[in-house]
Amino acid sequence: MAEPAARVIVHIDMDAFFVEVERLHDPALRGKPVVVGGDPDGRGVVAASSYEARKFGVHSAMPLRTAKRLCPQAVFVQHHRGRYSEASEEVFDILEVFAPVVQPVSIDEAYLDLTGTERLYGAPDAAVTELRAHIRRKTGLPSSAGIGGSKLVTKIASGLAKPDGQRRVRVGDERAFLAPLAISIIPGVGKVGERRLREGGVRTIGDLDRLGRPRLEAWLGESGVWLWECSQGIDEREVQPGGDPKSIGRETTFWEDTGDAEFLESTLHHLAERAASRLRRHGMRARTVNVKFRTSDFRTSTRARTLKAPSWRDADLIPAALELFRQLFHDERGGRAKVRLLGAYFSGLSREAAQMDLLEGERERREENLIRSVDAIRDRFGDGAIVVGKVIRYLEEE
Ligand code: TTP
Ligand code: CA
Ligand code: CA
Repeated sequence: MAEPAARVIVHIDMDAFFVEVERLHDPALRGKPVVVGGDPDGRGVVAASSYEARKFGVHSAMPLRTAKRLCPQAVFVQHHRGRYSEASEEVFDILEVFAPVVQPVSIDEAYLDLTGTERLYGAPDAAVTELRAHIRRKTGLPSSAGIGGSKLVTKIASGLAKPDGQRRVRVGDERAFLAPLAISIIPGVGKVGERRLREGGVRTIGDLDRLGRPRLEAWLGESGVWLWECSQGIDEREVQPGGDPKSIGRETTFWEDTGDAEFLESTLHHLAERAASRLRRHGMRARTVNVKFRTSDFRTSTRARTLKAPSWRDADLIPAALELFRQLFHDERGGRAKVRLLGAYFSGLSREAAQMDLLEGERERREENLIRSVDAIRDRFGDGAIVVGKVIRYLEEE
């Protein structure tokens, strides 16, 4: 029997994620040591630090006061949760279009399985270069990636490629790639594990390899076997697609609070359209449409409407969202409220019925194909490529 084709796995992780998102909002932070976390004289800890600040020994989870002592010239900024989840969603939107299987690991990283895409994308190195360039063009954010045959190797490789780099480990080269690296680089070898291994004279992954499986097993039991497998680059874990989302939506925070109803409606139209496109990309339909907004005084209101039947169509989802917005906006001080955050969400999600073709006939299928190709053009060329008349106005004004 033929050997199964080697897997092509990618680990991608955004560089200094919170810092880079803050830099989008304040370009004056570029090139400087930056620490995200808040008041350097307060009790908090560092969430993220720029590579410039890391040179002074600053790192995540360190008390802010320590960071200030190590790097007094750093700019300390508050952290803004909403900004990071917004940016994260944009990145994941791109990954989901790009890769057949995406496993989110955290807010800023994912494993992709590209096995079998070579005919479509060409060599994985070039495809990942293009992916990272695309992420940077669309979001302004730098990322790094590891490419290889297992999660273990790609995770380590992306870390070594940072910042703004990528590294491929060819199948068969894993042992040589890992051998010189310190054992602490293996995810899961904590401080305790590291100390114990050092006491036994093990410093590098190559030392594990030399010790060999029987001796490692006699010394450390199951963990010994696992460590030996790591040293060989053996890691059979698969890239598991993320579960179905509970809701799919889009929201935005304005630079300045605004009470301009027409502008708000245009924006909501745009948000609902993007959320609907996302819904279709997940192959889902929504039963409930939700609109959320937050006013200048930080009060958040939401309103929901249940549709007659679950839908994936712009024509059902967007008008419902606009109608909800008008009600909410009117109920907030008779339309005189200033809005700070606006969002459209779809919930009550279900998978498309498998027998849709039979039930709904040819016309609906053609409509769906058309919508899907519009979605595909948007993904490729950006949201500006196809816009409804109403939104053009404000996109041009930007
Ligand atoms: P990481 O991916 O660990 O770090 P990073 O993106 O800042 O830097 P790099 O990957 O280039 O080394 O974490 C992602 C974000 O998660 C980080 O920007 C801030 C947040 N975070 C915390 O809030 N607290 C923490 O202790 C860590 C490790 C991260
Ligand atoms: Ca990161
Ligand atoms: Ca990360």
